[in-house]
Amino acid sequence: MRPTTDFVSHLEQWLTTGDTLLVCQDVDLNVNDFIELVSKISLRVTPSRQGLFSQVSYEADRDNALAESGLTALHTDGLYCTQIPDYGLLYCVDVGKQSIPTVFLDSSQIVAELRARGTLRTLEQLVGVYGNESGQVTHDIVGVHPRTKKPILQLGASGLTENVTVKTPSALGRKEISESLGVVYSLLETAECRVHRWTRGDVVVFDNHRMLHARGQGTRDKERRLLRIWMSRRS
Ligand SMILES: O=C(O)CCC(=O)C(=O)O
Ligand SMILES: [Fe+2]
Repeated sequence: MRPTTDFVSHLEQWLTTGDTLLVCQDVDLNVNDFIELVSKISLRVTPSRQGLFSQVSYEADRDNALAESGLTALHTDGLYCTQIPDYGLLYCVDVGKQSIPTVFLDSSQIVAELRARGTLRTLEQLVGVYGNESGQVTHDIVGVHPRTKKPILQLGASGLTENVTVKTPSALGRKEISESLGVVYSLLETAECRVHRWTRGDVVVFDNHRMLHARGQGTRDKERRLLRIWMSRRS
């Protein structure tokens, strides 16, 4: 298996390419080493509610109000943070019994379709509201990629409609809001996603601004275990 140092060198190289997805196999990721090493390249680890890294497992999701975890819906990670993390990293510790994959979708592709349908203008009026310890943060549903400055979608996992509001009050009615979100939903349902089928030791790093992601369908798999780390570029 490749040591953490090898993986970090690879990651450093990949960052220069501007690619949206990095897949590495056979990595022996030591989280503490990784956190330290990453601070020596152009990244920093950005904490989530769970700390510098999070366990992704059936146990960790147990409190999720949805029957299945909200992570089965395509989403952007870390919307409750004031600054959305630039990258998400997932590391496979245990594939589990059902080999549930993770799927990725380039949201700029969806933006192009929304523009073609004339729905983008409506969506540009919308913001998502997310709660955190210090209150609420909002993020535009149609955001701008911090590096490429291209439009991207910023979507929460727990269902689009409930926490979406309008930038300028009275600019849009509830009906227009839900219709435009309905168009997003239907495009996401039929979009071709890139499917990552996990093997223990796999690391996937994704551009969290551009790539929406979701857990593939499956029933509760108590053995499936991933680690998640968020990172941003050091400015
Ligand atoms: O479990 C998965 O495949 C995806 C996990 C995920 O989206 C997350 O932890 O944010
Ligand atoms: Fe996620």
